[in-house]
Amino acid sequence: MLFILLLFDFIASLTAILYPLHAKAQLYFDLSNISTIGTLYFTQINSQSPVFIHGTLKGLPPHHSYRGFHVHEQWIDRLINSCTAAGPHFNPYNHSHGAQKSPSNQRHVGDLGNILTDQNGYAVIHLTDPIIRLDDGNQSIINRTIVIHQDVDDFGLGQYPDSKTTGHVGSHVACGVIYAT
Ligand SMILES: *[C@@H]1O[C@H](CO)[C@@H](O)[C@H](O)[C@H]1NC(C)=O
Ligand SMILES: *[C@@H]1O[C@H](CO)[C@@H](O)[C@H](O)[C@H]1NC(C)=O
Ligand SMILES: *[C@@H]1O[C@H](CO)[C@@H](O)[C@H](O)[C@H]1NC(C)=O
Ligand SMILES: *[C@@H]1O[C@H](CO)[C@@H](O)[C@H](O)[C@H]1NC(C)=O
Ligand SMILES: [Cu+2]
Ligand SMILES: [Zn+2]
Repeated sequence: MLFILLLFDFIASLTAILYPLHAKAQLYFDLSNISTIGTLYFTQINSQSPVFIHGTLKGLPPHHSYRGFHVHEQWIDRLINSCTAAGPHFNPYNHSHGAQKSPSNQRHVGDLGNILTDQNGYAVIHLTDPIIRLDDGNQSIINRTIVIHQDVDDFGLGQYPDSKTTGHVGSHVACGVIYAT
C-alpha cells in the first residue's frame, strides 16, 4: 500500500502538468447578473501545441459585424466588477497591439482578433491560436478575462489614439474569466 502511494507521488511529480489541458469561460454581459450568453472551451494538446477555442455565444448586438476579442490581464469577480476591471490586454512582453495573425513580437499575447456576429446576435467561435497557453508559464491565459467588444479591432493600423493599444474596439460588451477545468 505504501509502495503504491509512493509510486503515485512519484508519477505525480514527474508529470506536474498533465496534457491535454482544458479550460472554459462563461461569458456575461458587462455588469449583468442575467444568465450566461455562452461558454467558450479551450484545449491545449501538449506543451508546444496551439490552443483551440470553440463555442457559441448568443444575445450579442444583432448585426453582421466584427467585434474585438481579447484576453485581458486580470481576473475579475463578475458580481462586483465591470469588465473594465480586467485591465489592459494581456501583454507579458510589452509589445504593441496587433492582429491575431501578427508575428508574436507584433501583438499582445491576448490579441485574438475579431469574432463575427450575425443578424441574430449569434457568434460561432472556432479559433486556433499559437501564442496563448493553458499551462502556468508566461503566456498562460488561466485566471484572466476574455472580453468581447462593441466594435471591430483595427489591429493597431487605425488613426485613432487607442488603435495602438486596444485596436479602437469601443466598449466591453461581455466578458468572462477563463478557468482551468
Ligand atoms: C449581482 O448580484 C449580486 C448578488 O445578488 C449583487 O450583490 C450585485 O450587486 C449584482 N451586481 C450587478 C452588477 O447587478
Ligand atoms: C513598454 O514599451 C513602451 C513602448 O515601447 C516603453 O515606453 C515602456 O518603457 C516599456 N515598458 C516596460 C516596462 O518595459
Ligand atoms: C488560478 O487561480 C486558482 C485559484 O486562485 C489557483 O489555485 C491557480 O494556481 C491559478 N492558476 C494559475 C495558472 O494562475
Ligand atoms: C518570462 O518572461 C520574463 C520577463 O519577460 C522573461 O525574463 C522569462 O525569460 C520568460 N520565461 C519564459 C519561459 O519565456
Ligand atoms: Cu479587449
Ligand atoms: Zn492588444
